[in-house]
Amino acid sequence: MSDKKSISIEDILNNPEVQKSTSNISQELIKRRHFIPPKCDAFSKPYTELRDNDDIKFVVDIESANQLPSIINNKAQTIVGVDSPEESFKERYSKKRNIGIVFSGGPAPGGHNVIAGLYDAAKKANPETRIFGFLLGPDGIIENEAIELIGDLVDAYRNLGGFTMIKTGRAKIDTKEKMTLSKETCKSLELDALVIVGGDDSNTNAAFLAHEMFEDGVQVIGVPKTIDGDIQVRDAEGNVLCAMSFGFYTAARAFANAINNLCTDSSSDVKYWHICKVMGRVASHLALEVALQTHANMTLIGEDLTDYIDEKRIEEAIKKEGTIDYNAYGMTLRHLSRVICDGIVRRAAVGKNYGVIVIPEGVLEFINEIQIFIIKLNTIIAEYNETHDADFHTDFPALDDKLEYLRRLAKLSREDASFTIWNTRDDDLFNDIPAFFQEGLLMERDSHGNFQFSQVETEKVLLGLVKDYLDILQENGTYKIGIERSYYRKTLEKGGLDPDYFGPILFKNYDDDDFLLIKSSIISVKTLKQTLINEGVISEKQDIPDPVKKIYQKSVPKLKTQIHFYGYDGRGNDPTRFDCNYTYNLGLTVFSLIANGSTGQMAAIRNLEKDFVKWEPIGIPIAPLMHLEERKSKLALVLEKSIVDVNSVSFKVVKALREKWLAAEPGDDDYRRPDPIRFDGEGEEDRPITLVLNALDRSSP
Ligand code: FBP
Repeated sequence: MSDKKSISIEDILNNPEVQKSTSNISQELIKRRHFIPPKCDAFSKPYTELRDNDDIKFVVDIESANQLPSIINNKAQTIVGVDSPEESFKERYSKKRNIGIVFSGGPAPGGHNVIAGLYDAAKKANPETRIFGFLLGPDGIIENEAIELIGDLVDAYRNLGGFTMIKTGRAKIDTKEKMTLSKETCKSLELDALVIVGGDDSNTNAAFLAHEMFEDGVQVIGVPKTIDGDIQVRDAEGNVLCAMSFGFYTAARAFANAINNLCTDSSSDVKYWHICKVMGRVASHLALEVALQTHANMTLIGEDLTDYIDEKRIEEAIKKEGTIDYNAYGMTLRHLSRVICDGIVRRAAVGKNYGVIVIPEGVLEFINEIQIFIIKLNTIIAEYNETHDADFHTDFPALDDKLEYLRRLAKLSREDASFTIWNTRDDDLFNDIPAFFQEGLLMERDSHGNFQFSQVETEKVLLGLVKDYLDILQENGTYKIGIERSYYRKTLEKGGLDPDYFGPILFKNYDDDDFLLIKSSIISVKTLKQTLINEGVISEKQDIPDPVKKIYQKSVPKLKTQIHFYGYDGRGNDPTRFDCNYTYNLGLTVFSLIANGSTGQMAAIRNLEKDFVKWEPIGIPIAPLMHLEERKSKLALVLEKSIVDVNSVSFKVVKALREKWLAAEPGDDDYRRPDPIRFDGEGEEDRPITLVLNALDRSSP
């Protein structure tokens, strides 16, 4: 035994080297906390004022005018810097205020900088102004749970991801009671203004709160947040006022980085297909950006599927029965799985039994047959809750209970013709789908009545269908791994066989291609032997020559997959420089809107696709952006979500390069390596590719 005295754990923990290595303060963290983003030109002056922009017009929904009369006539406002305004202006601008801020919905990188920008601007205007952060989302407003945001706290979170400082939640202030409680909170904190940082539903909430508290003089300002990138605002003439919500770019880059690593891995050990679902509740903006960032082999874009027409099916129906087959309109899950299979089979034919597929989380929304189920089930659940004043999911906790309830509805439809929401056909079709998918479709809706796509294992459903169809293709001899000609020759020659003798017997394209495909009739060792016997190469009693058997075995595809979900990870990433700068300036914009008396406006920055010097802070009126949509089976006034425009330049580019990125030909893949998110260094000023491409449309003569 050694007589060396062992060091106590206390001594180890007190060792400076151990303390340094286990500290949670990294160099990047220090840099992030100290970085103050640049300010848009308008904020370089001591004061800012707002100019109503009458050139920016909106098509107003009559219902919005009816429900939000106090803010419906708001104009878009441009923010300009002012050096020395009149004393009365200075007084108003710099008065002591109490401002509340809340995060609402899913986290998005950059949220802390909205607070930092607001805090810096407000304290600069008047150091006595107090900023309160509501805890855990809108519930914090309803229940008056808030903390005062002081300098040290704000500094600790500058340029950092997440909403950790005050957390977030998905509650909605959607009842009279909650509205009254929220008003009481604002009153008790003597708030001059309330800032709601959220997505489409939260900005909808902001508009209603602005209207409700108009008379009380509490201003309400919204901030466009969501990694989904689906808050995009244009005026009536199509001019872009807000090109994208904050957080989108960071999440897309984080996803792209991880997916690119999979591209590198899969093209190295060449045995896996990686199926990557990426977040984005409905719209496929994130998937589109990821496609451009990574050039993954296949990227599905939900919006691209809606207008799909199966021409072959239509032709066949006309030929056979002289009728139109309406089922040929719109993409089905089965057809989509076949599109994926086609890519897999074509890559396999050139020896690439691997690849990366990107599936947007919300793809089901664009698949007609599934969308119908989602709408019907939304209605059934909402009606049950309303009629019984109960919760469907509490009353029917298990899948079997829910299915039993649906069965009862189907029975009801047979007895009462006026009951059409769930009929026997719906019930039969629904019972045909796997239990985990049924469970997903029946799952609890969120507080806004939205279907929670992130909880459904869409990729598993598609993969199941893909595997089934590939089995069929394998059995009919269509799905094979192409064998490189030089490898084939070497293998046979090494075994003392003549490749040119066996070539035409084994392959269907021996005379033409670099990658050789075993004939479709050879689908097993048995059929291989039979072919060799038929061709007189061997007798019944002889074995297949080893090199030939080896080549055959190499041609048999085995689909090995790895499933990934990219969502929460990217949502929690520290923001890119772009998002740091964007959100800090959104915070400054918020204060400018408050200091100039606005309410019912959303803070935004124009020209995000251009260099920073061209960024223009503005206020966009929320009420004119709202329209009626079905929510919880009722029509509700909401802010419109923006989905991928299939006529946009970015989508057209992705469509045009699809074949190149599939790379179903000999040679290298076309993968692109996006930079990892670094806080500084070259490239860190980059902006989303979709943003830059889409702006080309507007800048072309
Ligand atoms: P927001 O619209 O609130 O920003 O949330 C976006 C999102 O991240 C979606 O991409 C995703 O579908 C959803 O939130 C997940 O919700 P949850 O956080 O409740 O699981």
